[in-house]
Amino acid sequence: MPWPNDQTRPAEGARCRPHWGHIRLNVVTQSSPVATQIPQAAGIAYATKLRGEDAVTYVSFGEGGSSKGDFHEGLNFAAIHRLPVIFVCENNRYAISVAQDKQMAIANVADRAAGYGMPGIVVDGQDVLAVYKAMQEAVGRARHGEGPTLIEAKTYRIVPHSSDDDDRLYRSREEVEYYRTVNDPLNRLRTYLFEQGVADQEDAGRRRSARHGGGQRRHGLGRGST
Ligand SMILES: Cc1ncc(C[n+]2csc(CCOP(=O)(O)OP(=O)(O)O)c2C)c(N)n1
Ligand SMILES: [Mg+2]
Repeated sequence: MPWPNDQTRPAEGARCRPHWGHIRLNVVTQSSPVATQIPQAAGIAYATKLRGEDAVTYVSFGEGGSSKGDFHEGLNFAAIHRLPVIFVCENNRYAISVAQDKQMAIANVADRAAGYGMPGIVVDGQDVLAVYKAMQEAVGRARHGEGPTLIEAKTYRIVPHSSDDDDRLYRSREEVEYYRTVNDPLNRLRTYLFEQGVADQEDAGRRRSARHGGGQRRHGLGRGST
């Protein structure tokens, strides 16, 4: 289990890249079994509420994870106790090779929130500012004692799930290309900033060359197999 091995040294991705944690920043690493972080987050939020701390707990998971029992237990418990926790489902349309319509018979994971008694918000996960706004509202609800929120961010994974995954077997190249270019969140934000006059091509060029000349090591995007 990729858990920090002592009280002073955070894992910081040393064991399994996506499973990093940081003690000082209150980032608890997730475990490899899908969705187990959801009831753990509800438990953490319960602890902060009992201690009277001014804290909001954030947890994310995939749409595949939302079909597990852990999702039901975590959201049900959080709603009953009106816990300050935000559940973010990053719906990237696939659980490895399994498309959403083979995982559930509904269009939106957020529709399940009503069954627990909390708001369920669908947001365009490729729109950085829309996600920010949805999060800001959910944090406000949590801080005002109004309990948890389920946010479903509709997004996409532009690389295979892991180095073992041949994604050509279950999705078209056109679909991947669309999300890699036209509907990429960074491209969309860049276009928005240009349109609003907040940044211009010169700015963007300067930043790009600073980034490439900075000698920073780039990490691969693919995940390890879990
Ligand atoms: C309990 C459990 N079953 C199966 C796996 C293998 N596995 C790792 S990731 C994954 C798919 C998860 O899909 P989703 O929840 O949609 O998250 P995504 O990777 O798409 O963000 C599976 C089945 C696992 N890690 N844990
Ligand atoms: Mg998924």
